[in-house]
Amino acid sequence: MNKRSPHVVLVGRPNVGKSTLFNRITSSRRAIVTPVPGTTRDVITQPVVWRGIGFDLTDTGGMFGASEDPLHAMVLEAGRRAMQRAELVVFVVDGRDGKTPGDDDIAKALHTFGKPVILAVNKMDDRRARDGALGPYALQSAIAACHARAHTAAETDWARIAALYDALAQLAPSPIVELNRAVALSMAYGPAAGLEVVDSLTSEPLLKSYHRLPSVRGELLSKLGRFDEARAEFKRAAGLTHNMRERELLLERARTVGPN
Ligand SMILES: Nc1nc2c(ncn2[C@@H]2O[C@H](COP(=O)(O)OP(=O)(O)OP(=O)(O)O)[C@@H](O)[C@H]2O)c(=O)[nH]1
Ligand SMILES: [Mg+2]
Repeated sequence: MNKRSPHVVLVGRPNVGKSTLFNRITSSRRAIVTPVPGTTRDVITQPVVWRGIGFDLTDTGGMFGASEDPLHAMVLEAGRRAMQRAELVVFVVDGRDGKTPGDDDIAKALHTFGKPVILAVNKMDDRRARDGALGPYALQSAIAACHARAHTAAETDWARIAALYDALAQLAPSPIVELNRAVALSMAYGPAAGLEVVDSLTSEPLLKSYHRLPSVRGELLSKLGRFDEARAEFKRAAGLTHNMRERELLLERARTVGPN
């Protein structure tokens, strides 16, 4: 049987380090790396085995950002074809710049392809990325690093995660960040601290049909011994989720909530 390898495509603004990453993952020097934005003008693909997993990796250039290159239309078309074949897209950004309008445009374009995306925040080794006031990307990657370092929830440095979410809530406030901050607060300082934040979100229109709000609220209420209210929240969450497995788990949680 001729099984096609999964296809992973690197995209991002010019000069963020896509070709460097391509060369690193493929252990090659096939992609040309220079400090000049717009270096890569073609689309190259190479089969690779990385940490025991085989896939085809594609480096793109010129798909995003202005170009005066006469071959631009061809590059664009090749990039688009690669995106259509992709099982996974790695969206590379420059951690020194923080989030730029160009990144926003790419994020919107990626949305239309509907492929799973991994955000890779590059150049974090650079002093400018580490020393500058942490931008939203740096904060998010610091949070992810805290989670990755810990093997279990108990080993996780929740106080640090809560502090990082505090900073993120200042810099890039959103109801989802608030909800995550509430979870981190409850893990670090107890359910009452988390519930205070969650309660302030219950009238938030953007979370009106988001099942995680009642499910988080249910967990916190349950930890505080407010079982009837917790049960109602788990049922509400079950009614909102579109994922059958999750619905079953939430209904199970509603059935079993109580002193144990
Ligand atoms: N400090 C630092 N520099 C990097 C890193 N990755 C790439 N660079 C530098 O960033 C510059 C651009 O790297 P490329 O890999 O050519 O970037 P690209 O995204 O392929 O650029 P285009 O092909 O122009 O779209 C080069 O000078 C690299 O040496 C990194 O992780 N850290
Ligand atoms: Mg390149």
